[in-house]
Amino acid sequence: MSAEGTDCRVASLLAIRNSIALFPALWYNACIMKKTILFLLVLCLCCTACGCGKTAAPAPTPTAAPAPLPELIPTTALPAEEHDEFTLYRDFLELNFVPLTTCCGFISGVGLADLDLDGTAELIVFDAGASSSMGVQFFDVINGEVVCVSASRTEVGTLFAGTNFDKRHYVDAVDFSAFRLIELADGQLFFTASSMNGDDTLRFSERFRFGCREGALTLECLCTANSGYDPETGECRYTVYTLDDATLSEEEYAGINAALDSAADMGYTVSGCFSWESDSYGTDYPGVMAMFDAAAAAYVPAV
Ligand SMILES: [Ca+2]
Repeated sequence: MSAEGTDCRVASLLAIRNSIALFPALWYNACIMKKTILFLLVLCLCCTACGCGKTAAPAPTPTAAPAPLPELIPTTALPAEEHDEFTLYRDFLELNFVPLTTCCGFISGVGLADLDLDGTAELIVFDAGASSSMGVQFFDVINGEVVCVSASRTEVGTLFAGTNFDKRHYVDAVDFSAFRLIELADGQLFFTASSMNGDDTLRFSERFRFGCREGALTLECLCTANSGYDPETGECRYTVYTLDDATLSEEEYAGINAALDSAADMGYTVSGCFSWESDSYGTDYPGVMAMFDAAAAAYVPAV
């Protein structure tokens, strides 16, 4: 055998020996790889279960800027939740619409005003009217219930009055301008009402001051004038001036009216509607409720 052949055999033997020597390491590496692959498979399954494998949402495509929201119309009306009495009054109108309408002839107007300035609005209901003006019914919340405290229509008082009902005093008026918030020179601030009605033989006018007693609206008569007329000629036959049961002179009557008329008018407008002011209003159930809702939406506290 040549030296070259001997070298070749030696190299082959060395290669086989080295391979045998490396076999445990290769086997060990194969085991590690096998465990790694198994670990990666388990990890993939976990990620899939957790949703980690979701495809990422595509980035939003830029679009044109959204249209601006319509500008809110500012309102001075307070949120409804600050006027629990509105809910009570609305429920009252819903529940008693038929008997109240029957007693009133029909309901021609609905308003809300805090006439005694105690922080709670009163419900004002105008009836069908007669002669030259309409009768006014006043409702207040007493011990959580809506109660009639004054009514031009006796039937309304009979049905809905509580112990605070005043049969002697009631208001007849043409519209909500009959109610004025005034301040006297001495600082007294209160609502007044100018009441009037009549026909071609009799006319009366009365001035009221609203107040509060035991949490209920009160009407205090300040002066009254009753006149009789000749229906043929229209001539005034007599006029009687009174304050409750007492007779006033014409001068006394004029003085009371002058004091009221010269007081500072605070310019407050009572929130209310009449059936003829809008097609949405009316004397039927939807129309009356629409008037109430409009009055409530426009309500502004007097003080
Ligand atoms: Ca009040």
